[in-house]
Amino acid sequence: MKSTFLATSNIALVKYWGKRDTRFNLPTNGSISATMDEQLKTVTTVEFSPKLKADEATLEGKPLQGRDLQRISDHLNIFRHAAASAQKAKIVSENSFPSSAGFASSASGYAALTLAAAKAIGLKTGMAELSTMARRGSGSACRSMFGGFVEWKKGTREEGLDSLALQLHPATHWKDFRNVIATVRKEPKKVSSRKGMMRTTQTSRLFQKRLEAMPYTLQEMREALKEKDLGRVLTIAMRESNQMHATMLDTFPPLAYLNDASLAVIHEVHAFNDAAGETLCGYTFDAGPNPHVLTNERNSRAVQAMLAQVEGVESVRVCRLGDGPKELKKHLF
Ligand code: 2P0
Repeated sequence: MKSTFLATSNIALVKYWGKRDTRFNLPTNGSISATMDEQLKTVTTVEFSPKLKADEATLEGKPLQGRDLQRISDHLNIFRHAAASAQKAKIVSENSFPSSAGFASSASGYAALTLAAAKAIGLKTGMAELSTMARRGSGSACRSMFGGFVEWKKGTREEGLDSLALQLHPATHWKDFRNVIATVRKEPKKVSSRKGMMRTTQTSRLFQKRLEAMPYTLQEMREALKEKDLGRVLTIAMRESNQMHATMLDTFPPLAYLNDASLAVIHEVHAFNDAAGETLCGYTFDAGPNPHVLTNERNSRAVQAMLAQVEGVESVRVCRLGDGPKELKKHLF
């Protein structure tokens, strides 16, 4: 049976950076994110068949090979194991955004693949458990299994069954929440998140301090989101992003994911808030230079205009919160 799912990307407000176990992809700390709307989506169709001799995967019209294909096959093994099946699968996947970041780092990619694979092989697994399966493909993918605001619980069990995602609030909780995303000039590929976070956990002393404070950061963010306290959410998110990037610089050899355009945006955001006399927008950065500037609907145009004039910014888009993954009737093959 063919199954097709759409899933969307998410932006972490409290970041995942560090693994305590690489086999099951278990994090050193919990994280909280906002799921984005369908401007940032992946659609994936999966079909298992006794006729196939090997897994076949096509991303953006290009057949995957070697390590890229192996990572998809490894992920499908989780579902084959759960369903006691040896059938190989055909996978076709399309992104609405440039896939130069690769399937490997795509939260929406592994969320859509997990849902389509589970349905195609006939598993009747609940969403919480499915999020543990998505996590094994890519950590941040477990948070894309739900819409709105989502928490990925770190969990304490060795095999990670309690390291799962749960929805804190649906998208309807905060309808005028916005993420203004700027794309900055591309640069040579940096160290992957996977390699970078291992290096941080092994070498950064600041990282240990970050982990000690993390339970308080998570609790503050939960409270601020519940109260829809924009200024507080933005302040925690900016400080949290800065702290993660500080531990990256404290890594040895250091990891520097921000560039001149990113630093200019940080400066402009603080100038914008200083001029307003309150915190109306706030930046957050992943393992790359593109700024995500969080704000509300009322201020999104001004934020968009502010970002568009920063040197090095190539395009700007305004995203809303997304409702989470959905099943599609139209298959990609
Ligand atoms: C996050 N990032 O919380 C953080 C912030 C990047 C910086 O999750 O190794 O692709 O597949 O579990 O999920 C990027 O890492 O890493 C990420 P893997 P992933 O969104």
